[in-house]
Amino acid sequence: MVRFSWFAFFFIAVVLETANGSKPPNIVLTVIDDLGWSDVGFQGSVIHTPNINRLAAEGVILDNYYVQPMCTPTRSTLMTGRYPIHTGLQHSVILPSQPYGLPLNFKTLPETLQDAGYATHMVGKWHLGFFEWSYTPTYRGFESFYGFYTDMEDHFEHERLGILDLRDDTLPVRDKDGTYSANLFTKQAVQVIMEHNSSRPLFLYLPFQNVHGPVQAPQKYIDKYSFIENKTRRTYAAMLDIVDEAIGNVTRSLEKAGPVVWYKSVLSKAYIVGACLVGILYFKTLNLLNLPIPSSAETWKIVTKNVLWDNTLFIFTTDNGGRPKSGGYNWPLRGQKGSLLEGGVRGVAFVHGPMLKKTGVKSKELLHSTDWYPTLINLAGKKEGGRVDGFDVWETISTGKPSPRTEILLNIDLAPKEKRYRGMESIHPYYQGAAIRVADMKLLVSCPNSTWFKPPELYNKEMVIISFYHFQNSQVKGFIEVALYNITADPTEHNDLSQKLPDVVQKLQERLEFYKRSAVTPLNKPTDSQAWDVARKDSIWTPWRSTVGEKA
Ligand SMILES: [Ca+2]
Repeated sequence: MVRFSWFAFFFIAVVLETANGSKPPNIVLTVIDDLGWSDVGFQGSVIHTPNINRLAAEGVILDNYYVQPMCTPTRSTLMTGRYPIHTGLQHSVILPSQPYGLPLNFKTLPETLQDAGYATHMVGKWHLGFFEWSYTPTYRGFESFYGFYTDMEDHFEHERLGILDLRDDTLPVRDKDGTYSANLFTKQAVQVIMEHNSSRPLFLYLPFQNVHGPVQAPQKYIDKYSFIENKTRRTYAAMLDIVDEAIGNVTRSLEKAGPVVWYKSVLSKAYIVGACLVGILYFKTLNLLNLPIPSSAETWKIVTKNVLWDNTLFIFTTDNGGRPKSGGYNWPLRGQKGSLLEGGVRGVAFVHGPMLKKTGVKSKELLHSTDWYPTLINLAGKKEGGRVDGFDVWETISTGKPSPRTEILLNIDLAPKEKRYRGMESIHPYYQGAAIRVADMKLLVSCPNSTWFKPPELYNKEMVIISFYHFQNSQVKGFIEVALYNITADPTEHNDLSQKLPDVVQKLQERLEFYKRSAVTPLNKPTDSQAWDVARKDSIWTPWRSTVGEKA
């Protein structure tokens, strides 16, 4: 009887999981903050990223994929599928005491996925505003949130400008001083996965704090990179090494979680008795008909085939290019974080999952971070989500069909005349200028100039001076009034074609003008001293203009 009951449990789990075979995929959207183009192993880096490399090799690497050049704008594209010129987040990032955020009239990705029946969880960095509770993750479609609202906080102390910023849902977390954020967030992500009831598809948004500055990592990881002389680069390498380990742990938990966990979660419910009876009947019938009864090992094999991972779409993306001053490099691309040159906006990304029909390939098709929103909600079975700028690119990613995109607006962030650009690193916030990619061609207008930054470990001793020169050169000199590049032929933006091809310049300028007409005024607001008053009083960054009250 015990044996039959045991089989019965698994039988029901298998039947339910098989019935769910066509259900929407679980989605894990992983964002690595400020990850440079050339820093992961599959791009040739010396930094050890075996888990990332393996997943990328088994999936589809997105080689012509673009993001925004800074944190807040890219995160807004993930949540809404809209270009930042349409949400008002096109200029710079939200500072902790600035009273604005992702406007409430946009239905977010998790809100739409919730409508499609998903369990929605977020672990990590928000950076889309928190001045009122209604702007925070648990009010924007996430059933649970563990992470921080601002940016740039200390990885060990979880403080931004000396004030704590770490929450479990809406509640302050005050006992994690000394625990490195990547370890903290991985533990939380694994817990979300293992406790997930797989009767619903899972959406896990996992924007890590790594590899954003401050450049910090536990010493034992730094020691692995003793062959890198440059201390900042050495520590950055350790930060990425930890993220790779984190991704290994997260994917391994997805390989374990699923029906068995789900099964445990329903143990207390009355229908387990019915499940036992049906299972016993099934095995009795097999017995009566002299059919072979599966062994416990075979049954286990069937059950474990239906783990979460077997129906999970895993997405890996950076939110902007690397920042050499913080150890991240985009070599051989030109430019850095904050720049509309390729180093700022060409994003490292790949997707992995059994639903991909053509894997082990590099997609050269044009893609943008706004595309995730329509792509994912369509995969979830929802055909509506409001007006978006992104495209459903599922066929492009999964089968290699040509992208429905012919162009990408990279941004329009033009300085008012009185605030003419003076240097990318010398003033904050600076203006990015404007840029657009149409097919092979890219136009840049009124952009701060930038150069090519080679990772320090690629220099030999004599070239350290040149490296230093390049570092100094990040105090960018000059200004790009107009430049035109053929990115397909010249991805490193060496040959400005604007003089040779004035007709193309004009055509792309017309496209920029087209987008300018629909741009909304940037939402940026002056800092508010009340934010500091509330943060100091509560000893944590807290919504300070609360209108809806704290969620219970
Ligand atoms: Ca970033």
